[in-house]
Amino acid sequence: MATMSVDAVLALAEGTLRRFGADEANAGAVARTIAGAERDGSASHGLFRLPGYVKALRSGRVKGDAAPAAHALAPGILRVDGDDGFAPLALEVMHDPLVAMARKQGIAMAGVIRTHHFAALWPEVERLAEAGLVGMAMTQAMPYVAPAGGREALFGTNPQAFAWPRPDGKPPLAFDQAASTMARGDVMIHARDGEPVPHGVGIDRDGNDTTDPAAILDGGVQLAFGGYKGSAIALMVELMASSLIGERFSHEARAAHNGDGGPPVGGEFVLAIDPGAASGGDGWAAHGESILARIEGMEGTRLPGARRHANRATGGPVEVADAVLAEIEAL
Ligand code: NDP
Ligand code: PYC
Repeated sequence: MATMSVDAVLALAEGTLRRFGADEANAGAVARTIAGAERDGSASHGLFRLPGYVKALRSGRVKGDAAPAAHALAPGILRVDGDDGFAPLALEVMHDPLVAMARKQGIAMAGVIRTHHFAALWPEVERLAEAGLVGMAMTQAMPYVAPAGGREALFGTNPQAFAWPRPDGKPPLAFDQAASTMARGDVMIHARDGEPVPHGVGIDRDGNDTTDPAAILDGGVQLAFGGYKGSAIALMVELMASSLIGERFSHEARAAHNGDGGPPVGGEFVLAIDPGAASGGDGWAAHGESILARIEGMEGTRLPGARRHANRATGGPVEVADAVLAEIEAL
């Protein structure tokens, strides 16, 4: 492992993307997402993803000078057209108009379309909670996961993220999880490092349970968390982040992909709710704190997202795998 400051991660990501043709706005937004992931200890969506972003620029599939734009489709429905760029800039462009809409209407949703997504989802919901709103987001990916009982990949790893604002300067409750037992990125990291994955992560090309990540990646499929329950969540993410907002399913994203190793085309569904408007008062915050405090006070438990926030509080430096830096250097 190499030790790097968060600023050095940011500079490496931004400089690399600029060298491969991304403009300042796009390179900056992707680099901030990557540096935030490394800072918080989300290694599968930090510098590990930089080569994929570069490959998509190099093949010309994703625009490095995309200019995302937001407009209202209805009083509580925002559309963000990502202009065929990477998702992070489109999500930054989404933030202010979505917050304004949710404050005015009490609730608002955004459909972010024509973007290429390779990131964690907690940044966008956490930003909403920092603005005092309850946030929720989901996106599709590529077909990696079989519907419950099946052996054919149809669903993406389809993450869902949620955030809840907290009073007294506390960081929001913000968590983010794939619909698969393990995120694709983590299966890839296990394969790279020659480590087995737990049972239940995936099956091999013959449909046998396996702990070999390479067998899952090479013709096998991943499984949803919690059997048919996670499978139903993965299905709903397909519908909400694709049909509902006018974008592609994971299997349609694969059909549109040139195999360059970069992020798939797709959309993101984002919901923002004003808790004061929804609860009809301001008691929601103290009431919410009462259940969070019970979890925090219980032996053996922690709040989801607490590991990330504890990592963030250290201010770095962060540890980055030598293999990741070697791949970036080789570009
Ligand atoms: P994890 O299983 O690592 O974690 C899921 C959530 O559970 C996190 O919020 C985590 O908090 C929390 N958590 C973990 N352990 C505990 C515990 N013991 N008690 C309480 N909470 C806990 O995430 P995944 O592997 O499922 O996903 C990783 C990332 O991959 C996500 O950020 C996701 O957005 C991203 N992803 C992106 C995709 C895309 O298409 N763009 C597709 C699939 C995944 P904490 O972080 O604090 O540990
Ligand atoms: O880790 O499952 C994953 C993933 C898919 C797309 C981006 N990350």
